[in-house]
Amino acid sequence: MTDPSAATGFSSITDTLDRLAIEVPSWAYGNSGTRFRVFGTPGTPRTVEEKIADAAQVHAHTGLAPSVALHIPWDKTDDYTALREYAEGLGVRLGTVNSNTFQDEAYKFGSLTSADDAVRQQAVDHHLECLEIMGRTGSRDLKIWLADGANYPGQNDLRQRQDTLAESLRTIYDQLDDGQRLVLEYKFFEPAFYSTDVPDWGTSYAHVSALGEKAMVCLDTGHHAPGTNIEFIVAQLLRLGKLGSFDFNSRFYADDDLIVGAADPYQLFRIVVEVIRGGGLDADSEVALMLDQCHNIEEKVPGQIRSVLNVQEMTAKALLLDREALAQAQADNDVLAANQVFMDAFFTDVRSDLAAYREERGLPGDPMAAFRESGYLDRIAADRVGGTQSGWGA
Ligand code: PSV
Ligand code: MN
Ligand code: MN
Repeated sequence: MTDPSAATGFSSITDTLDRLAIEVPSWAYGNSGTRFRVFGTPGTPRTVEEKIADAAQVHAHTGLAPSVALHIPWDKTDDYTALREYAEGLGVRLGTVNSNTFQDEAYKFGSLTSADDAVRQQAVDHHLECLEIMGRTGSRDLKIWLADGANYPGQNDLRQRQDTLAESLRTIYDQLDDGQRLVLEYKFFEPAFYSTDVPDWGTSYAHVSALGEKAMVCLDTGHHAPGTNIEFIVAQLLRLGKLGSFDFNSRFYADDDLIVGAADPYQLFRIVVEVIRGGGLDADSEVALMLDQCHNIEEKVPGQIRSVLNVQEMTAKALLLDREALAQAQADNDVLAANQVFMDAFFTDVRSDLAAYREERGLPGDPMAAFRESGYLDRIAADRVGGTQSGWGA
């Protein structure tokens, strides 16, 4: 019998697919919502351990999500060594530590950019605490996203705040251990509506470049103005050696944090094409792929499973791109041929190849169905009474 995957060349991409690892965020499993309402879900985790248990389900069904990102203080615990062992016992690792300087009263007018020395010190100290936690959890990355900014022109000295931010980041950066990294995430608006202190990749790049080798940019796919060519930013940051990590999600309007690839699968494909082109999936790549999601109305564990599967599917398509034919068409300035090669890869149906690929690795061919049939959701609904909101719903 002929190998059906030979038609698409699927067998040539499995080594790279085997390397695909997508970190899931602890906060995706709590109840979150909009400013209108937070809808509860039966079985919502009550503790960080229960969030990790949910995350472990994503990995068990897909083989794609070997680590879980923490958010401090949402995931604070007395014993991080025990938490690490607990996670490892469930087959996952503790990953990126996300700081949080956007929920305390003190940060109303800024945190690392605050003009108030005491407030700024409080924000710096919080990051130093995160570094300490990272030492115990074995985490490599400290991810910083700041809500700092202004609602009205004239409210802040924009320029001064960049200097203050540079100083604060330097203090934190100087405390990184060998092997640890600082990743600085940008976002063009919200909660500040006029000006955000790290609004774009250029600002993040300026800061991390000044800091040094251990500082990188974090690109959240939902943090750009509509119409932004995100794959161009990916290409540029990889070219500059400064793309540290991704926060994947999808959006229709603002920072919607929807399931990855739901709003625009073709955009996800184009992004992954540039990740591969820039070496982001090479064996020695240090680009971290992460989800940053809120599941407001759908079940959370299968929501995460759907997201990592969507990344896997677009990665398979992108790996099947005939780069030689593309390069030839580009060299010939054959616009239509180049576009056709590109679209052929996007339209390749890899779903049955991926199902077979999973089964060969002892995973369910259809992880969504397998999870549904596992009865996990019913079990946690019965066991966990009084689940908490994610930090976002708090
Ligand atoms: C806020 O926009 C945000 O969604 C950022 O993307 C962070 O990565 C995330 O919260 C968690 O702090
Ligand atoms: Mn993010
Ligand atoms: Mn966001």
